[in-house]
Amino acid sequence: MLVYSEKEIRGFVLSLPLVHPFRTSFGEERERKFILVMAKKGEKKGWGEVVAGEAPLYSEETLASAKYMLENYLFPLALSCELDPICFEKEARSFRGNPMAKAGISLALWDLRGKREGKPLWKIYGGSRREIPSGVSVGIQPSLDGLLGRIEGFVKEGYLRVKVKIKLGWDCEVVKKVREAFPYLPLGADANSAYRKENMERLLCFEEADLLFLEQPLYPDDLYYHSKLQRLTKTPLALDESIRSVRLMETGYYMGSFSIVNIKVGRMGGIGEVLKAAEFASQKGIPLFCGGMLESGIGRAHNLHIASLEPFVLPADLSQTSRYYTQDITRPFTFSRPGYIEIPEGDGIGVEPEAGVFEKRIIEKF
Ligand code: OSB
Ligand code: MG
Repeated sequence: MLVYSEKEIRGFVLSLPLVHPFRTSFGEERERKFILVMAKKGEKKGWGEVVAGEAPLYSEETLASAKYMLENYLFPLALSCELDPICFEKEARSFRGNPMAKAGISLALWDLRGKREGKPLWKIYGGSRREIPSGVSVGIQPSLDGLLGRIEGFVKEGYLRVKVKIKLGWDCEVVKKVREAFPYLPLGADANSAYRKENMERLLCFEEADLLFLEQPLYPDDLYYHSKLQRLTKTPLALDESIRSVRLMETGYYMGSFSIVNIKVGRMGGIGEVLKAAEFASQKGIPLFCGGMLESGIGRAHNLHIASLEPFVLPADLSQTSRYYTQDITRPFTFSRPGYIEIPEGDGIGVEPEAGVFEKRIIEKF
């Protein structure tokens, strides 16, 4: 007979093929490999997702570094905290960096808490929105016509905002053409740190496209040159990579480095840090949007609950499942009305991996 201990925590490495390759200034992804964390207490299971990629391109973290951190440091810590998310987040601060590995556990423990208390996470977080305005992030395409065609499809589906990935040579002209084809579309451009201080002037070309935002044009650890750029341009800057904590968000705010912040729980290291960031944004009137890392249904459900918080006023990088995966490991997310995704109503995140599909996608357990 198999005897389960009262509390347990496990990792699963999964692989899901993307519907469409996703190209950014740092590389291309065709399939997504990621870690799911499962935390169990009694009969209830909570799920979290670690968004680190295979290679250290978006940030330093990788699938392998995250797995190492989980097995050697963070799983034991979560167990010593009796799987309590507040205790875990506090104790995890004694380990430097590794925010995505930490966030994977934080998410699983918050979901577990919601399921044990019989409440959806958005209520526990104090969210104020029941459906989330949806945007779509469009990768660098082989041709301009291809890009325009894809955007047209997304606009017809009802997406409320489009963000195009840009890099040197796929920027001013491309954004200009997109704006000509879609004069009233709320439009953003995300450079994923493709530019350096020597090409700051070039970024002024986006002013005539009247962008909703230009995301993370400069270095991934920078606030100073972004503050110089924000003084130089009337295009609102949105920071992603640079904002790794509430403290850095405060610093960026006081330096004038951004107008908007893209919040990703993986980059911030967990829910506790996101709740504090939302609090600061509320106080200062900073508009936020919830970012994405091409998550599976588990990570996406978590993001929907996060985006319920009051300062998340801009459309999120949270698209319908069909835009990412043919068959996700949870039930698919679709618009409840054009441009909006409803937050799942069940306890915790309100979804779970569906046995058959989930098992098929597992490539490693630990
Ligand atoms: O910079 O926002 C980003 C995906 C992978 C890595 C970085 C980014 C992204 C996205 C995807 O833009 C947004 C989504 O999940 O829909
Ligand atoms: Mg980004």
